[in-house]
Amino acid sequence: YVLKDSPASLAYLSELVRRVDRNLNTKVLIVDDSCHTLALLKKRLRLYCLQVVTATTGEQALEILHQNPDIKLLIIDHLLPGATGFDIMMSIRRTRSFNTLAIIGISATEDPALTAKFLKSGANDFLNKACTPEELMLRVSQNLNQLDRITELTEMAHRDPMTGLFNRRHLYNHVDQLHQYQIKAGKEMRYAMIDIDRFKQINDRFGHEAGDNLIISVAHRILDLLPPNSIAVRIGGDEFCVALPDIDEPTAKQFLSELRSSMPIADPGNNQHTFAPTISVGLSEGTENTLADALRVADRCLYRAKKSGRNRIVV
Ligand code: GH3
Repeated sequence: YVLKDSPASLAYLSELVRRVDRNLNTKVLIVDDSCHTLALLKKRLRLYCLQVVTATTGEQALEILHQNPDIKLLIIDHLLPGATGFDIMMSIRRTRSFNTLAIIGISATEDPALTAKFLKSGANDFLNKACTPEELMLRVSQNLNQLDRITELTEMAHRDPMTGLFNRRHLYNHVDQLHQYQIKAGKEMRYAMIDIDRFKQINDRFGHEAGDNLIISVAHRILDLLPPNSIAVRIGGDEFCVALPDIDEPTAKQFLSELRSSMPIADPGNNQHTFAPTISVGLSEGTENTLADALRVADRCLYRAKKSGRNRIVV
């Protein structure tokens, strides 16, 4: 393929390199009480550079999955000592959805009812142990490719394409869960609502493209100064929200003051004058029971910041 040097062979080669690269970072767990099956499957999967972990019982598998949340593929026999493979799969699916873990059921038995039983218990796919090495690899790579596509699409669905920050969907799904966790654990969770002042005038004077560039620059400035573990979201238009878990009020204010005093100087190009935008910020208290309550408080503070003259932080 390499020697032919045709565009098709180069495309094939680059796809191969991409997959090897992906596989090098992909952990697979094989569960079977037969050491012979484990050794055979391990050898075949390692040929494709996958990282392989093995278990001989369902209970051991559950423990390994718990310790290794980055395992992407589980290959499991249904006949195991103790709990069956079906019970184990159902238990795993309570915490590991189809979005993060692919499961391939395996069996040496020729029972035609097995495939349906595996699929009903939470498997993505089923393989007979007598399958060829090629079929094994095709099933493994198809399941991993599908998982990669789900990850890509999930990432895209949670990002604002213009700034690269998270979007509202992420705020109301992921951050909402984090909020509930923080409050239950008695920890604080603050939110800063940030809005560029008189942004509409910037659009009107310098054009929409200059407005877009300013939104992007402000987003990058937020990312540059973002405290560890905090989450930056573009709510929409010129409005941003920063979730600040475990950040006390003085530290939150310090971050926001730095942000306010480091606003990017915007350059609309075409020899037009540069301009120095300002931002207004509202900060929640950190102890609100729900995300909706916290955002309402931060929004009210932002409203007061705007009403009292803009370019300020209100708590
Ligand atoms: P205030 O200080 O009171 O917030 O004034 P403002 O002009 O910023 O008022 P407002 O926040 O209501 O204006 C937001 C404007 O942002 C209105 C809308 O046309 C514009 N806008 C919304 N989304 C985008 C975008 O993606 N790009 C650009 N360039 N403009 C946008």
